[in-house]
Amino acid sequence: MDAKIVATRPFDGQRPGTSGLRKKVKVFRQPGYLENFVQAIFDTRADLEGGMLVLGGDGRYYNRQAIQVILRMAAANGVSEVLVGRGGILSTPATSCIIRKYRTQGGIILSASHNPGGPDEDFGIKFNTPNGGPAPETVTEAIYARTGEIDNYRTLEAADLDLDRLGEVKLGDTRVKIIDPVADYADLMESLFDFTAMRRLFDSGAFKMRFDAMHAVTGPYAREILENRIGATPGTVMNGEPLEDFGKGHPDPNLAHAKELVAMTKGENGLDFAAASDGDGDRNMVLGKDFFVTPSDSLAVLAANAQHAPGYKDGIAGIARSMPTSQAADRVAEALGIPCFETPTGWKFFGNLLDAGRITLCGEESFGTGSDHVREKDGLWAVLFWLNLLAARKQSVAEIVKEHWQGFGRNYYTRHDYEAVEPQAAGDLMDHLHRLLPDLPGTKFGNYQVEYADDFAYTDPIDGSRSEGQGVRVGFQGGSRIIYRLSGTGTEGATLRVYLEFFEADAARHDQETQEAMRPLILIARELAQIETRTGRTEPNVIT
Ligand code: VG1
Ligand code: CO
Repeated sequence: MDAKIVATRPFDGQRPGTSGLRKKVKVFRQPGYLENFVQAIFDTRADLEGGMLVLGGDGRYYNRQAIQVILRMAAANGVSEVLVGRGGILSTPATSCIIRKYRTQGGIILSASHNPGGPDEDFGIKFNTPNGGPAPETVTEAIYARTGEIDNYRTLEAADLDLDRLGEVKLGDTRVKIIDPVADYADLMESLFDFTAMRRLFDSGAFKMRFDAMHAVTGPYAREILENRIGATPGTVMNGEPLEDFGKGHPDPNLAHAKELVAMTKGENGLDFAAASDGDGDRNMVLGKDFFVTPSDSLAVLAANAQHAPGYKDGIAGIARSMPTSQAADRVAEALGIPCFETPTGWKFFGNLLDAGRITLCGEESFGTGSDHVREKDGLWAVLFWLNLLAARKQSVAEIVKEHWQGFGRNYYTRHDYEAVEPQAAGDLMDHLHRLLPDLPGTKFGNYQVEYADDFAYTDPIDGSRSEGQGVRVGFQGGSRIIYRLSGTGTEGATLRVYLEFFEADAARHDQETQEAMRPLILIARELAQIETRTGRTEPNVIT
């Protein structure tokens, strides 16, 4: 088996976004495209030579081919051992768990998360550092810089390996171990949560639950944990077979894309608990009977109830939330007397705080919740945390959340996305907002008076690194906010995200329909940014 050096050329725009490099499969299939990015990882991460690497993906189209390419390149670049999930499967949180448990020099995850999969859809690749978390900006920038100067990559002449058989094989001098993708992760979950109490919930026979894996990566994980280890009725996990095109679905657990599941929670015979996860298993949606828990509320409720789960029985050190996430968690932190950090969008910004022990829980409005057990957001973890809570408090999802609102007030929350907007128009809209910012404070829009308006910037409290241009924030008196950001994960045109938050302390007003309660703020947001005139859109195409 000979190592060979293949001449290549740089490709434009291999800059990783919010969560790695995401492009159409067709882009990734250009000769040398994937190879360039992978070689740039090896060139900038010197300790991978002679070190260990974890490798897997969400099972989408092109996952298996990409794994073979990366394995040959890892061998040619002198990696001593690669741990690969059987069938090429590893969820994002499981990868994080395995990197940490076996102290590897990092991991490569192949996923475009919640974006659709298939020959005409999306693919993605991200590098995680030895702490198990997404590469911070310094690392992704170094990788990106390298992709711009690269002129060759290293690979081996070797046949494809069998990814479906557990065990160890040699590829050149490299040991390739095909590992069970689920076991280590399931053990970790069992160490954090009270599986016995959850089993009792299911044994009672009265508790009805479904977990929708959306034909993405979490199927095998959810079956092992919920059905095999906890004892939920077989069939609790639906759409549990990972498929290359996710069954032509959109593996994004939200009210728009998990309609079938949402419908199952409605009415007399509705499920007591329903949950879903995304393509790579790091997102979660939590539903009760006739009840949707916003991800922002979920973070706040879990923080306020953490002591019910064995893994957090001694309390939590602090909380962090991404800037657009509602301020519900801030109120909990205040009540607990612990710090609450506001970070830019993207899980990589939680890494230093978690590593330093400053926070235990963190979350994003985009259906991401997690803790210091790994360094990624973790869909099934959040679902198990909720199950633990239901078992411990012996109340319904709605009862728990409504009680929470009574104690802390309700942060009504919604996100309006305008997808595939013409990039120039989206950029101009943001420029327009930036120009408005200095004059906004003090301005009144109906009952809403602007308290502050800025372009969010963040200085990491641990390493002092600075991130600017992280979204426009308009804060109103009384705690309401409007936030505007352009997505960093889309692959078609630009996506404008408008995040809206409205605080209501009065418990008598906690039962309003969200879009209705937020209507005045929604209209202010549209007018301020001139969304219709600048994008031609009268309504968002996704509301979550
Ligand atoms: C989106 C979300 C962000 C999340 C990111 C990755 O990014 O808003 O909160 O961290 O996706 O999630 P953006 O830049 O499109 O708004 V995942 O599940 O793709 O790893
Ligand atoms: Co994801």
